[in-house]
Amino acid sequence: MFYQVYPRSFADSDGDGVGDLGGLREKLGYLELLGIDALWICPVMRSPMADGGYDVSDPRDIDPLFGGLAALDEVVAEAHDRGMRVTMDLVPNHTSERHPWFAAALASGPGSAQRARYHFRDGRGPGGVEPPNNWRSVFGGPAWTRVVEADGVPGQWYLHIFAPEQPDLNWENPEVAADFERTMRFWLDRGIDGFRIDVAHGMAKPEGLPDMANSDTGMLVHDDDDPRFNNPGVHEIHRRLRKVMDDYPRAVAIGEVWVDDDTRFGEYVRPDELHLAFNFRLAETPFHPDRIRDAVDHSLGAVAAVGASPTWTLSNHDIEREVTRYGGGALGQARARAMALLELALPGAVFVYNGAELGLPNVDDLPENALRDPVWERSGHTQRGRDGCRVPLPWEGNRPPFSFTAGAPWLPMPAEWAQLTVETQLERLDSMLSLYRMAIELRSTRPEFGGTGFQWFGSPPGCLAFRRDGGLLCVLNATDSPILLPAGEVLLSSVPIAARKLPANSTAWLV
Ligand code: TEU
Repeated sequence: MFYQVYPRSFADSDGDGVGDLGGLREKLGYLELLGIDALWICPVMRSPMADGGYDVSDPRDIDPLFGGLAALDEVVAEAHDRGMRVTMDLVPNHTSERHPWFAAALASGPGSAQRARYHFRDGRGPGGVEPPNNWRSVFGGPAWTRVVEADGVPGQWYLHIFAPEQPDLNWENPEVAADFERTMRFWLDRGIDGFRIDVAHGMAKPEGLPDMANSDTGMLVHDDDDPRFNNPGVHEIHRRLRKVMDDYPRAVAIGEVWVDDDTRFGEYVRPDELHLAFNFRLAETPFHPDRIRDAVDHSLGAVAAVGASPTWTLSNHDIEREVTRYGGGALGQARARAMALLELALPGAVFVYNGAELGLPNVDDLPENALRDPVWERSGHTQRGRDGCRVPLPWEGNRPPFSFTAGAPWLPMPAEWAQLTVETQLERLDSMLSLYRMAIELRSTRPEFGGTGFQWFGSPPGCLAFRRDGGLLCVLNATDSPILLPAGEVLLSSVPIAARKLPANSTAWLV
């Protein structure tokens, strides 16, 4: 089980209001108590933070905001002492505009070797005033920005599928791949146990950068016909990166792959490519039995054909929190508890996003002047973006910032979260945190979770039941009324069970 840390929002050790690696180190005891196997730490490399660290200006250093290299070394050493592995985010698709390569590209002019590390093109139309193609940025607006050349006049355009501060690298340039390999080895040699590869379906671009058919595609939305992503050349890149990983047999690479088609998704986890890839189907599925079943079937089917392990996640730092997605309030909490047990019963790797174990809801009423996601500005203030799922974690006490920081948190924290602090939830057996702790412990110790096999089991309409090879039976009730459980001992349930009745919006594990 992996635990995703969004470091800006996890714990702050120096009072500047932004979480850091010192804060993470102080909380490793908490993560050990939770029972996690491995950490995924979102980007902590040097960055001007135009996109929360996904705009990297030096991929082989840790930003001082997070405590520098020494702080990472301490996290890795202490996590290892506690039996946890540490994976970190790497961003191969783009750099920051402040990366020395991009500065050199701007200074060197059209046709230079420095520009060939990125995608610079002349504009279309008279005077080159139109972008080279009609691609949109995932964060809104055009995917091209025009630069001012050394002589002070408008010149070429560069491609940025995300923010203008994130110029796309040209992976056809051997220097780009070589530098990324150097980055991987730098961290692996330092003791890092692997990587989450950002936009792992990006990198390769289609020949000639043709126009998109559907250029009014929504922000933060992907579909499989999108020429900006999932081009066949990407697999050659993954094969190359896998060769580096294979020099470090302990290490794992997990790709962020927003690809729907099962066959094309599975291609990313062939034996000589990524070890694992995020399948987002469960995170995109409403609390509806047929849709959940479909998401599970597709997630299992996509990897079965290539012999890889499935992955499961209900949320991450880009996705609205599950409590809110499932309806918010008590209903959202109940359903999130039910889905946590469903997820933790499935075979494969589970990724829990920090705060999910506390049942944090999305914060949808952040004041506009607090919003930091580039989507807010890029959409002309029509889309608030992803800050609502990135609000700092409440640790203890009765008032914001709940010991997250000694200063002012980088995003305001709701006063109602007094009920959701780690301190409060550790004391209550019926809390979301206690449920996660119990579930994770059972999952990692009980033989009933053994084997990779999985079968659906007969269940009443509106319900789901499946059996693992080891004998675990997981039953989810998505109807409005209680159902009778099949025979067996109840190992754990998302709500108390009386008279063998499983209440609405809940899940039980039976053995
Ligand atoms: O996300 C990649 C990506 O495509 C997202 O924009 C995704 O489509 C969207 O958020 C889904 O709701 C990764 C990171 O996870 C994200 O935080 C970064 O902003 C992005 O890459 C750029 O590096």
